[in-house]
Amino acid sequence: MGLNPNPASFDTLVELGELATTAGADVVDRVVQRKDSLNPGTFLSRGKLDQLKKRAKAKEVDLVIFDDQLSPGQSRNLEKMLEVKIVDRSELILSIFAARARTREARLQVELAQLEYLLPRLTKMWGHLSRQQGGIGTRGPGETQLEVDRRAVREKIAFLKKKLQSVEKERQVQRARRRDFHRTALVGYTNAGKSTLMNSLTGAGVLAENKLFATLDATTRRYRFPEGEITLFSDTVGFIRKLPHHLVASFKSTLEEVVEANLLLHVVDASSPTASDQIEAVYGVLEELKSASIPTITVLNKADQASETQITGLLAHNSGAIVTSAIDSKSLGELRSMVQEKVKIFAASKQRGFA
Ligand SMILES: Nc1nc2c(ncn2[C@@H]2O[C@H](COP(=O)(O)OP(=O)(O)OP(=O)(O)O)[C@@H](O)[C@H]2O)c(=O)[nH]1
Ligand SMILES: [Mg+2]
Repeated sequence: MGLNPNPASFDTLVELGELATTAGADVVDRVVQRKDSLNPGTFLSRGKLDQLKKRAKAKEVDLVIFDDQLSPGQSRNLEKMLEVKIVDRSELILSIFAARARTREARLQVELAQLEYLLPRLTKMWGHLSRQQGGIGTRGPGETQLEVDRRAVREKIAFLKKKLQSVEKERQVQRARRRDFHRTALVGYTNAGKSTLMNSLTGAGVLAENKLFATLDATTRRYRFPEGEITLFSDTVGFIRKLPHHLVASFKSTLEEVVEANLLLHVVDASSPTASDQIEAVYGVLEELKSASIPTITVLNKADQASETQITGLLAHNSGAIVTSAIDSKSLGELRSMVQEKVKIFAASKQRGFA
């Protein structure tokens, strides 16, 4: 379910469909609504609501996913009226992250983001929650069940933040050791080919898959150019349009690799019809991380499956971009020399005491 201010935005529903499939759902129908006919109480207009209800019944749908963020009240109302489970884009992304998280740190980060998302959405419906938390919240005098639940969630949030802080301390020790080196972080939209590029550049052997959000943890590898210069390459979690704010906030320590980098390789899937939108979305997250001013090389990747027109169009709007195909390490020569150039400049300025 999405908004459709212009026909081009239908692509956003294609991506939502991919996210839904990644999360294990079977997509059976798509519905769009004009942006100017929104109803603040139910998000959907009366007519669209009736139409959706009929179609959902006919196709025996048990889940409706909205591309836009719903307010807690809107999702409650929609759930009542449509009699199906309602999930919005943020919730969907959070559940994918939850299923993918492998390391202790990633799990803590996702759980924190999920609880932050849940907190304003707690209603009486969530009465079971305090029991789940097992003994964290005992009901004080005059407290309603809802207040008890909110308190339990807040306490769990505080507890997770503390745990994360101690994991972050370990990370800081590791990072301090890296401070003397030039650092290059691979950033970009999910599935752009960051991990594949990292593997081809360094032989790192990190997991690369044709899946959204295959990577949730930062991996760092030291790379020495034949002439002796060294940089540390870090592979990072992929970005996406409308990345839930809570996720960015709780993945802060993983994303430190980006914030502290001397150079960013912004990896773009040049074969995607929405490559330009993806580039914009990545800039948006970099702004949020206050990292937009870090020197950046735009890498137009998957050139092997992109058309000439796609590449020319992207080059016109991204001057200085390098064209690569991460699956073919022979195509990486120009990128390697460009990174090496940056490392040399860094080393020279360090010698002069500037960095
Ligand atoms: N044809 C082609 N496929 C590529 C290229 N680079 C990566 N791929 C494929 O694209 C898919 C995604 O690659 P990843 O390296 O996992 O992408 P990522 O950016 O790390 O993705 P996330 O970790 O999910 O954000 C994989 O199936 C890769 O084999 C390329 O240059 N050409
Ligand atoms: Mg990856």
